[in-house]
Amino acid sequence: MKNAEQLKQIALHFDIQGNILSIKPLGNGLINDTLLVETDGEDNYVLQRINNAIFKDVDLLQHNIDCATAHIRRKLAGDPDINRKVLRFLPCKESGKSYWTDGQEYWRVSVFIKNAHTYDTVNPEYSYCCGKTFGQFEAMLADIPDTLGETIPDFHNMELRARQLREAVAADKAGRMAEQEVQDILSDLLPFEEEMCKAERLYREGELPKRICHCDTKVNNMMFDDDGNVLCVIDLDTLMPSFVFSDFGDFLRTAANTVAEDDPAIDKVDFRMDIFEAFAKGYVESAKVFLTPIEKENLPFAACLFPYMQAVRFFADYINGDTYYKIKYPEHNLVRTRNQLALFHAAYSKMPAMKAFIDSL
Ligand code: GN1
Ligand code: MG
Repeated sequence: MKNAEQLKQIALHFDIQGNILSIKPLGNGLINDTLLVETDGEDNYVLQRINNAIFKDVDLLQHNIDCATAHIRRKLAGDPDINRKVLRFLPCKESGKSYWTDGQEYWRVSVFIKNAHTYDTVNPEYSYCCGKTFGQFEAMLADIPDTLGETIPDFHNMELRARQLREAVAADKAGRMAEQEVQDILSDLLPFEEEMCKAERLYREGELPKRICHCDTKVNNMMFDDDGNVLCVIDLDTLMPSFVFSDFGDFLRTAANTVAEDDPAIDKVDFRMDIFEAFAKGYVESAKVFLTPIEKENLPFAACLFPYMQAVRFFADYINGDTYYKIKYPEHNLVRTRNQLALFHAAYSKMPAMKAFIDSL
């Protein structure tokens, strides 16, 4: 990690107003490095190093973000609170682009949203608002005139994720396939693989569209004001064409879990139906303007798919020797895998109840 002076020099490539007082870590993302830049001026800023080992085409990534935020800004024109409802990135002083690079690292700066909070857990009331907001977010982007690309190609493609797991198992780079527990988890996952690859089949058959989705709708990627209203969706790196299952499923993966995604107490993992119902109600209310019957009827499938896909991704990373996700201790990815697998089973057992609820909307 860079020292304070180096970080300051990076921040100064952007048109920051006021003097920089401090730069300190912010949030708990698993991919990028995120810092808060405090100034003596009107605004504070968020400085981020974009992980370009994972996001290989930063220019495309920022193109997506620039187009999407500009489009949302046009839709919100006239709203006095617009700057708290859509992110604002500063142009680099030299290039005019919304990022700066020294050819090795990629950095960007956005204006820090004032008096806003993120949460790692939410109650049903907040979940309903989140559902409405993500539905509106997708609806706002439905008519974007620009072409957006996939910042990580096939990011939420379950067939690819399953293949990557098989490759990890075959290569056994970290020698972890000898662990009995690794074998047990693999036997638990494999029987569901075909069923979980349903979306890719529907897409090939022309039954399922791709739309511009957020693709990282973790509950802590929404900002709320002091009164609990959703202000703004953040963390737009994975904004790209995908199935609506991405945004629906990934929110519930984090919000409907009774514990955090890396809690080792897997006997405490459960899938909360009250959160599901509240979120689904809000989402369908605002997304009904574009949702097709196939998309709607498969929302319960999405709620199962995302814990499953995340289990596969954490597990493949563990087998590969922890090269993708930031970890805090050696077994971290294994603990995450167990947790997500338990969540998958809990959600799967509640599929009939979820289906009945969706039919009632
Ligand atoms: C990563 O950056 P962060 O922590 O919001 C990951 C998501 C996973 C999530 C699991 C680009 O998101 O897909 O669901 O971790 N992002 C990428 O916590 O892989
Ligand atoms: Mg995040």
